[in-house]
Amino acid sequence: MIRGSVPRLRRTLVVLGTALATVAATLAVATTPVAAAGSPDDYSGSDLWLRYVPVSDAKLLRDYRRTVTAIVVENADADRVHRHTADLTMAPGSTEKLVETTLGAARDELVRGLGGMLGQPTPVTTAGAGTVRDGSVVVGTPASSPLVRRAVSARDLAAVGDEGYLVRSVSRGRARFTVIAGNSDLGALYGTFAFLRLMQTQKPVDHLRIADSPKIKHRLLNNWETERLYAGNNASGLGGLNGESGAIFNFAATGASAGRNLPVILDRYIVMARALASLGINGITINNVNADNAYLTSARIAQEAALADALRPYGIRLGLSIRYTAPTDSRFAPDTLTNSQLDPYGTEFRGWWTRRAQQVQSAIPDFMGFTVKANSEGQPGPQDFGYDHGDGANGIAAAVAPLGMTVHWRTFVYNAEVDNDRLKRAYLEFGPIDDEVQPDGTRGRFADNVFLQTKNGPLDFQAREPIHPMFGRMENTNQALELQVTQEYTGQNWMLTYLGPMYEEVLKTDTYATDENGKLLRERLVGNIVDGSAQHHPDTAIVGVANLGNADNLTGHHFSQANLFAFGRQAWNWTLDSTDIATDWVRMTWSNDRRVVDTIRTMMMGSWEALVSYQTPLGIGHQFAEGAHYRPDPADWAGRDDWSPVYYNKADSAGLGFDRSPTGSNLAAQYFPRLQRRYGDIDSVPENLLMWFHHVPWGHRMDSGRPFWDELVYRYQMGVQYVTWMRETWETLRTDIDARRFGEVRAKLAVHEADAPTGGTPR
Ligand code: GCW
Repeated sequence: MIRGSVPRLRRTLVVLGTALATVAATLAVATTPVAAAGSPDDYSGSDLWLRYVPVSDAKLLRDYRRTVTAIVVENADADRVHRHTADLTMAPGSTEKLVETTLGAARDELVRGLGGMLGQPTPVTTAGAGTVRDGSVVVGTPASSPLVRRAVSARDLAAVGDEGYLVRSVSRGRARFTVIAGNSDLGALYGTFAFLRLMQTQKPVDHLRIADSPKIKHRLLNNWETERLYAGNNASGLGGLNGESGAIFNFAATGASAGRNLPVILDRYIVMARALASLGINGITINNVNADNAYLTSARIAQEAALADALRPYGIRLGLSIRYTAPTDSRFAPDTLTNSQLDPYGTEFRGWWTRRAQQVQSAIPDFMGFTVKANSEGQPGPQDFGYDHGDGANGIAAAVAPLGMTVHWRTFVYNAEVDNDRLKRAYLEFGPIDDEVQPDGTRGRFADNVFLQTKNGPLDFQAREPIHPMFGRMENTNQALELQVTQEYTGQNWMLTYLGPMYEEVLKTDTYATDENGKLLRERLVGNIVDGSAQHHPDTAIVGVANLGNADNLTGHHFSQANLFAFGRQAWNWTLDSTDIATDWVRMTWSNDRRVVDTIRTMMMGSWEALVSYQTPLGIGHQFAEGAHYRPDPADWAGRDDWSPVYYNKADSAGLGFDRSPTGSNLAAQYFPRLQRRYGDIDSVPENLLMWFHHVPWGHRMDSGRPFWDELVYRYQMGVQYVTWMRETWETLRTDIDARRFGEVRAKLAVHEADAPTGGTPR
């Protein structure tokens, strides 16, 4: 590589002029002072988007108070969820409380939400002799509530399935009331949150006729914050306070927090549960995929059972990440295996996993199953013992299938022996197993209760990647899409980066998938593959690698809350528009004032593209200094090729970028023909993926007319200046936002601005 190119590249990050200042200036919004949005100045952000401040529009408040006067949840306490832990309790001094039924959670949320927004208590009433009082909000299922049964037809309700809901304004005689109905208690809870969201975002609620249901069945989080801890609550953002680790869940806190370990339930677990239910997220795998076997020990299982108990009324099930070789861990003695017994077809191996899963299930009856990172980044797997991923995944899957559990087997593997191009390796390993003809004549070896969990792109959660070539290519296997919510490569807890548009880009990318005769499928966007509509998969899943920690605002950066919100909304309905989602989030989190909403939404909507521009523009991947994944270091060789910026940028005297066209590694050939052609040709590849697929000559002419080098410089500068604009624009909101949150975001934006052009000091 030509050494001169990289310093030149790096210099552009810092020395460019101010030609775009005018853009920033024209985008800046004029200031007119308005009343603050209704939170006390020391508000920490701890309620996420469930803040329920008084409705600021006086007319709307009057309308709401007229339309909503009572809460009716018949038999709310009848259907108690399972509770394993006899003496489950909240920590002393808690403000949240434990609920025992899902309908109770719905009722309590209405009491809290309506009370807050209407500025007066809304009574919980019973329906006397089947009559409904004018202004009631009636919640339930046909089974729980005679009123619901009468108000909505069975046919209409059947159409929304197990977890969907109807929200309707109904007139009966002289009474007008609202019905929130589900086929299950959980559906009714989801409908309740949807109703509250309408009011939080100041929409009319007097003529409702809403039917909604999720497109994807398992809408999950993998909570990784047991490792990188961007949401940890201490000064440097890298850990906890008072003996906590910085993770959201306390299993082994020490010192002042020793009494706050599970089974004790903390407020933040309940806030999380309510917030996740408000989005329709229905499962969380609580530990990092670089898994610690401690989570399978009896002591931990008892703690996990308490957590599961607390979350259960909100429809959130627990899962665990496990290590393939857990059976050999002496912590499970005397029930341990030797390496030679780790045969995935053997009864010892399967028996061990069945026993362990049974133990978990006896404490957590609705336990989801296991997530496995195998033969990846030092995690052990079947290949260490002479078997492939299909053998390993199916071995554990067979062990847990009788218990109704699933295995999420991650496809994030990049064994260097498979191919010189890291990006080709996963499909080369998994594709043939999916294609394999089975003894019964069907194709695909992976068991029905295995999901292959695949990151959105073929590298590793970079700010922008093309879609993973496996989407649509694994016709015979259940596939789960894994998106990163925690901002490992997108600014961590320092940068304001709204990822809704990134998720939207991924989900709405056309795979151009074809059927076995080479005919284009009719529905073939990534979202169609994931929701099963493209290839008729009955079981479907989407997973967000989440960002929850013990920070007061739960995510470290106030704006990281938006990424969790967006992920959840898109997991429920991937066709949603990320701008609309941002609007909802701003209204629910900051203010309903039009100018505030427009200003913050505008900041958010450009923030991801700005990050891409100042960090990895035009499709260049992974230019980060080793380890931290925050600061760029394009000249670095990190000890192995596929962790190294130089391997990805291939900078030399001819140009920049990784040739993955037919003249290079030909990753392009792993895509369906239409994309293969598009990506394989430097003239048709989208410019935002240019260097992903091509070694681009320095003088290559771009669509803008600029030479490649100049375009690169332009993009870097655009990104950097956008951050300055965001910092300046936030200042215009000083009088609109409560002081603590305003100041915390302001401080983060100052760091963001300093770090965008240079990467700042290593963080
Ligand atoms: O991006 C990489 C991260 C690892 C992570 C890995 C994975 C949890 O740097 O921290 O491991 O991806 O997805 O397994």
